[in-house]
Amino acid sequence: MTRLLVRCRVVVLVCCCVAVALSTVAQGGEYDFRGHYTKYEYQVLMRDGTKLFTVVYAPKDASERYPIMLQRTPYSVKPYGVDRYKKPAGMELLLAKEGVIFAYQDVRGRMASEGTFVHVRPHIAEKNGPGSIDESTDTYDTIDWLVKNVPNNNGRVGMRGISYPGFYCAAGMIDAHPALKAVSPQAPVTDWFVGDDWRHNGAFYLAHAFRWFARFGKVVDDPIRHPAPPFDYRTPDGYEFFLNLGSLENIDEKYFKGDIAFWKDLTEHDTYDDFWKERNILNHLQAIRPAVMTVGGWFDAEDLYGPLEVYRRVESGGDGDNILVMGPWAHGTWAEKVGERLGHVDFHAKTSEYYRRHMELPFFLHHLKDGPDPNLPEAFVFETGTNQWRRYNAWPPKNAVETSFYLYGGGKLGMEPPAGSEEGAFDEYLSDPNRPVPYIANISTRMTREHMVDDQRFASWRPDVLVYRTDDLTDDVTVAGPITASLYVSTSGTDSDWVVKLIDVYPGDYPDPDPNPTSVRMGGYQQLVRGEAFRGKFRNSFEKPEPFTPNEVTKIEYILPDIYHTFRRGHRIMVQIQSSWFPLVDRNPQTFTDIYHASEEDFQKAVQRVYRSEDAASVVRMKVLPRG
Ligand code: PG9
Repeated sequence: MTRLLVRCRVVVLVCCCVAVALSTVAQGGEYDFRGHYTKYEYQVLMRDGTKLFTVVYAPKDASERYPIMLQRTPYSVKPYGVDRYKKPAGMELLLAKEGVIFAYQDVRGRMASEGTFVHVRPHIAEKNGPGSIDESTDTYDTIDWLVKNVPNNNGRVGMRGISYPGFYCAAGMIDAHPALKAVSPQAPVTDWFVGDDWRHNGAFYLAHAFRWFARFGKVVDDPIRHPAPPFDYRTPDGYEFFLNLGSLENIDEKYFKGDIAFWKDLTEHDTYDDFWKERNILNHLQAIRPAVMTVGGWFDAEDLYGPLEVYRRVESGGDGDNILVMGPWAHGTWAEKVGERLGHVDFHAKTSEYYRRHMELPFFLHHLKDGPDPNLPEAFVFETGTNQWRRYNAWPPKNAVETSFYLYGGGKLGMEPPAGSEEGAFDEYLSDPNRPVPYIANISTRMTREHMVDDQRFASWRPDVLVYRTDDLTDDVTVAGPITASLYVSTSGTDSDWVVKLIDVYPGDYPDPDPNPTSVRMGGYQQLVRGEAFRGKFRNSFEKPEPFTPNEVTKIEYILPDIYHTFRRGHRIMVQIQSSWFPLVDRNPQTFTDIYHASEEDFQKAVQRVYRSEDAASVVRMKVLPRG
């Protein structure tokens, strides 16, 4: 009898385990989010009377109190309706399984929220009464309402968000509500004139801006149910599409017809004026109280400047808990992808999965649920080239040494000044705005993710691209930190762009991938490690552009965003210099003018020179880590 009873109990126990397993994992192995969470929809009242639409998913299990994970977004909190549930993936799935209360909010003026939307709403440092609102006050009021009204919360709030939602994280941590304990701005938007999204050093990132505003900026009757469709280019060829476009002013005339909000602001504020300065959230990141983990991707084409600068400003503006994570990622791919490769470059590690489980999840669990201290370092950074995570107590590493790589004749690059070079030595090319240098070898209308690591051989063969390379390296060279391009140049025009690309040249016998579905040839691959454009008229000031004096030797100096890359022994370090990068960047007419209203006649060929003599030594300076 006893044996029979025991067997029955075992059968019952097994059935219960199976039942629990099935309830946790719905059919198809998916997490049963709806089975574990209940959805609520609220209109949360702000201090000025505006109501912001906020969705809450709360765990059904009321046996413990949960922290609130808040995300504020202009991109919608779909699906709308209490009976329609989102499907958490990646990081959100990990958080869901741990048990948190999710809160998603349409920011002011977007989707189901009331009020007026303002792009990267300026922060108001001196508030004067309930009418003085910004994203910091909207976050404060939202958190205050959530902790007071959402059942079963533990009084602690975290924020996370990528890109535009990353901007709202950065804004929300200023004058933070006391319940806001941990914030992760990821690829946050910060400065739209110097380094994020639409402009880098004043140069206009055309393909990205056009595609994004053609959709986001379009006003539609029912954005919740019928969001604006993507723009129809009627061709896959972005180079052709944007070249045929001619002057940028044709965009509004031919396509946007004044319908795209902000496009006029974007193109008319073509210097670093108060319009951009007051939208630069970096200027307000002092005395940040919540713990901050800023996250970015070394190969993020959209917002790479933002995470590096948010980390630096929070660090210099206070002594709170502030750390940086940078991985070998394209925009946002750390949140849901595996992270093993980008384009043809293989990192041989599941970097995104590792980051989610060993960095972001323990960061939030520690601060919001008294989880174990993950002892995350000041900087947890992935070293490309050797493909390994490293921990530093400062970023850039304190022992990195600023090292100059000089341009020489014969397309050489070396670490000694060009002594004895002939007076006024230079290299030159003809820059023709009607035959601009492509930024990719393949066909696309968008700013591709992969261009950040693409093979640059297609460009190095062009007569309007200068190429300088070291000999085969006899030892690894590890660069950690920002790069400075300091060039002596001249142009026969009165304005021009300068694009510097830092490239890792693989040895000729570098193996092809196996399998090799794209038949890529990795021997001799010229991997882009960092590229950045600079609009020459801003060389002395982003506020006050100045023309070049034709054919006068002129110094330009600018920063390319940080890298953490090892050029392996047997590889070469290459620098390419060009004056167009199309249609990633709009064409510079090479005439000092208002480029957004340039006429076809303004677009002129120009003879570009880069000097490499003793008294005009063009150089690329990098922070090199000592060996050993
Ligand atoms: N980087 C994207 C973006 C942010 C803000 C404005 C326009 C684009 C994004 O992914 O949100």
